[in-house]
Amino acid sequence: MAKITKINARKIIDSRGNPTVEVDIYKDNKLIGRAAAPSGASKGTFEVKDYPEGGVEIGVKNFNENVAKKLDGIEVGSQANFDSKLHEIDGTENFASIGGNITIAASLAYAKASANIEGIELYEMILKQGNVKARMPKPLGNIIGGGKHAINGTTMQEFLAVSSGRNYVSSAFANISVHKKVSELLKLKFPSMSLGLGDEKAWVAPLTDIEAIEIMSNAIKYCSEKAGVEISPAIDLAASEFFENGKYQYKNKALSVDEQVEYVANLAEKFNIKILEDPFDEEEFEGFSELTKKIGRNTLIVGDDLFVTNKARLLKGIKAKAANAILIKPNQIGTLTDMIETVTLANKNNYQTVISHRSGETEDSTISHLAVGLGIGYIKTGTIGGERTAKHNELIRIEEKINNK
Ligand code: 2PG
Ligand code: MG
Repeated sequence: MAKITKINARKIIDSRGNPTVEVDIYKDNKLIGRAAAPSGASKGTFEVKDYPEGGVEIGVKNFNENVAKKLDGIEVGSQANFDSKLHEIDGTENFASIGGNITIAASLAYAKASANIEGIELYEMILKQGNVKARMPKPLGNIIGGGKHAINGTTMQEFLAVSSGRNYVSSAFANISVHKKVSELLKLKFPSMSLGLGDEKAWVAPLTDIEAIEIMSNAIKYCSEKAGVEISPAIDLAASEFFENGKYQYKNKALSVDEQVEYVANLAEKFNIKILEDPFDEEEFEGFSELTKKIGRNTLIVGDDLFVTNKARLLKGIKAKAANAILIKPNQIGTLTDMIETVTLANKNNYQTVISHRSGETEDSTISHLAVGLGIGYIKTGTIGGERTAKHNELIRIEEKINNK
């Protein structure tokens, strides 16, 4: 088997222009695996720590000077072994000393190196290991946005479209058609105003949440009928970001948890919302349970900041019947092995899975491979923008390869 002869981290640029990290793995001076970590803006409190004290530069220096030599010589092909070594070297509960963004880049670079040495693609290696049949996820694309991803946008963070076309490529283009239609509707509504895009390339405009849902729903209805594709609306409220003093603070009102349950349930019913992410604060398991009881039969209630891809937090949610789906973000938990354990726990308990980009992204498309390899139901990765289309285009290539087999 092949051994790592060199592993090193470097600082690179993310889509917001902020520093992030990528890790390279070599065998005999040949690059065999590379992966980059993204970065969030609306991060959950319970995520692993992304960098050690001092940030990206200190993290990269520490990795290259102290950590890398402990990983040199490790054989590729044993993910659990490599990831437990990362935990052992780090020695904390939350990757506070190496930094979870650096461990995830290393962990994913290692997975790619393993596939590379086997002469197959990453998704194929994961499928083989899990003995699972390939299945394409459905794309969940951001159309209108605000919250922490924009200046003066909506209160709720993301208004998205999810398409169920006859294949991945047609679904991705169906989401794009909604994004384009919304720009036309916004031009009609604000004829003399300049409009812009937020961090995830969703439209940003001076809209209330309700106006945003209405515009998006109209665009979805139009595009869905025109293309004959089922397209549904979804919302990521990222509600931890506007939960203050025990209430959900909207521009014109403040709602208690019970009122928020009512408000969100009514919205879901009125607009036929298929997926609702983080409708409550990250500590509010009870609110999640209430809403799941109320509308969980027809709507996916997704925990992002609630679960932070963490097995223990998901288990707590399962016991409380809080949510019926989980957002999976590899860098929230720091290694591929930890991430896969969380996906497995979700599958066993009939929680749906949605793999996700972060608002600050790179052109790395590893999550596309993880989606197919692990049979994940949905992939949330924006609609347009190079760092988002990198994931879509990789899925289009994977789909073609699967179809040709
Ligand atoms: C989210 C993500 C991605 P961020 O809340 O789901 O859309 O945002 O990466 O800023 O945490
Ligand atoms: Mg979210």
